[in-house]
Parts: sequence; C-alpha cells; structure tokens
Amino acid sequence: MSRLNFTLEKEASGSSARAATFRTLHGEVKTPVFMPVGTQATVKSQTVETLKATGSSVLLANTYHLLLRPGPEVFKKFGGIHNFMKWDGPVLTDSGGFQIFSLPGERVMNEDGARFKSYVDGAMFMLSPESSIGMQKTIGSDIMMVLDQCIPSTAGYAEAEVAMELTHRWALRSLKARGDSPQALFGIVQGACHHDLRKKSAAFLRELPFDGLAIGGLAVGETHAERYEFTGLVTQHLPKNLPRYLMGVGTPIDILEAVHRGVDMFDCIIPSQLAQRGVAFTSQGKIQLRRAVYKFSEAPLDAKCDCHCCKNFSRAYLHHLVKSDELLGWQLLGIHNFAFYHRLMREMRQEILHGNFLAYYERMRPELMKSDE
Ligand code: PRF
Ligand code: ZN
Repeated sequence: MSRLNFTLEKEASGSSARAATFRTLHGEVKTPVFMPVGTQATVKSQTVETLKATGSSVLLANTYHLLLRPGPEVFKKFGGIHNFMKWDGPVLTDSGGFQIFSLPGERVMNEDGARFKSYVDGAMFMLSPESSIGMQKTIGSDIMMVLDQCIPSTAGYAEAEVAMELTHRWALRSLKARGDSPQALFGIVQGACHHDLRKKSAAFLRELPFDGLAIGGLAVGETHAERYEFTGLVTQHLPKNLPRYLMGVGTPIDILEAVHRGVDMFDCIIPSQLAQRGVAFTSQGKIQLRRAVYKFSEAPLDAKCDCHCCKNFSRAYLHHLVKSDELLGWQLLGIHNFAFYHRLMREMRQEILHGNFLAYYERMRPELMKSDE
C-alpha cells in the first residue's frame, strides 16, 4: 500500500487531466499542484509566510545543494528540514541526479554512483543511490526521489538506453535503501525522446512499490512538441492510482498542456527567476515591468489578482523597483507569480472536478501564450 494514500477524485472527459488528493507526513496535497523550488531550504526572496499567503502547499528542496552545505550534521542537529527552515507543510527532495549532470564541474560516473567536486569548497563528494536516500532521510523530506541519470533529451538511442538501464538498477537500490522509513519514494522514468525506451521505463517502474512516479529527462533540449508528445506517451503507460510528477516543468502553458496529458505535480524556478528579471504573468499575458510604458502607470500589476502585490502597488512602483534592482521588486513580483501559478492550478482542479476542463483548456491555451514583448 502506498505511503501517500492517493485518492483519484475525478478524471476529465476528452482529456487525460485528473484531480486527486494525497496525504504526506506533513499534511494533504491537492492536485494538480505546483511546488515552488527551495533549493537551499529557502524559496529565493520569499518567507514561509509569503509562500503560504500565495497558496503554496508543498515545497521542493535539493539534496545535492543541502549535502554540500550546510551538510547532514546540521539537519541531524535540527531534526530535519521542517524545523530548520520553519516550514511545516510537505517537502519533496530531488535526489541530486539532475544537478550532478547539469551543474558545471568535474564528475566521474560509474555503476556505484557519481563522484564530483563541491562548488562550495572543492572537496570531493560521492552520491550513490544509497547515500542520496540516506541524505534525504536526514533532511526528513516527505517525498524522496531516486537517484537517476538525467541526460540531454536529444541523446541517441544507445546512450539513452544505457542511462535508463542504470537508472532502473539505481531505482531498485533506492527502494532497498528506503527500507521501512515512513517517507514516500518516487521512481523516475527516463529514456530521452525514444518511444520504446520511455514505454519500457514506465513498464519497469510501475511494477515496483513506489508511492509515485516522475517523468525525468524532459525540458532538457527537446522541442515543445516533443515534450508534449513524450509527456502524453509516458502518462498513458503509468498506473492511474499513483501521483505523476513532471520534473522541472515549466511555464504556465507547459503546465496546462501537461495537466491535459495527465500530470499531477510540477516544480520549476520560472516564477521566481522571471520575477528577479522583472517579468510577471498576468491575466493579460506575460509582461516585462522594466519597459518604459509602465513608468507612470497607476494600474495594479493584474486587476484580476488579489495577491499582496496587486492589492497594494502600482505598475509604476514595481517598474521603479525593478529598474533600481531593489530586492523588494523581486519579492513582490515573486509573490504575484506564485499567486498566479497557484491560482492556475486551483482553477484547473476546479474545472476538472466540475467536468469542464476541456473547455477551460481550449480557452486558456491562447491566453497563456500572450506576452507584451
Ligand atoms: N531528474 C531529476 N531531477 C530533475 C530532472 C530529472 O530528469 C529534471 C529534468 N527536467 C529536472 N529535475 N532527478
Ligand atoms: Zn498579484
């Protein structure tokens, strides 16, 4: 039996979208859900209070970064990440599989795991399926991820097959390392952009006692059309009674497309990263606050949004903050962008529950592609 008590509440008609609920050690999650990225046990520019106010229910943190700094001893001392960062809701930890391959620096891979040099102090580290799970247990996350090998989605068949087979062997080792821990564990489907590898990976992982399954190795080099195609292909081969997580995706339109194809969970740095660059998602499309047209604008960022930023400040003030590179500009746009993402997720859930998702999908597609640039 799954450690998450996953309940599929409703499946859309004419679409693979689903609404579900699952229960973690730190509370319930309603899907579809977006998880803000808190790599360093903090979501950049936000406090736990601002996150809660925007509607965040579950955060993502990174084993790779937290292993290098502050390190396991600090998490042992504090009894886990919840007490350390004072977030009392669910936390999902990524395994480090993606960071080993995407961050610059030396690394040596073999059957056992990956050896790499710390970007903090140059010390050598080893991440294996067992040590990743060990660190995730120490972090005390609610949902752990298996260590996987994430390669560019444009990789050829032979390379993708070798990486997928290794990911499968690591998945078995990760399950063994999890043992009787009450923490949930997700497997990760790999296979780049090769149909039969993706099918094989999903078929292999679905037979194992995971509490959820993720789609990895997408949003790493393929076209949007390929991303949608492979997302849809994989979800068709995943069991209905487990949560499905598309790792590192995406923009609002990417998320709408993936929910339509049956994905339940998402994480991405975009809402925070674009906020840092002065970009906000609004009901009228994406806007760049640095543009001179906003210099005298008394209008709120988004008249249809009730977040702290939109209720209190003008576009002119936000324009001034981002032009001056003030931290508050990043924070306020971050608050708004998270509120926007969480509202989108909530709306999709409501439309699924009320049987209207397909019409919502058709209506929102052009809306989410608008931009002032
Ligand atoms: N594997 C892991 N984390 C990830 C990915 C992956 O493939 C991706 C790919 N988009 C993002 N984060 N472990
Ligand atoms: Zn707002």
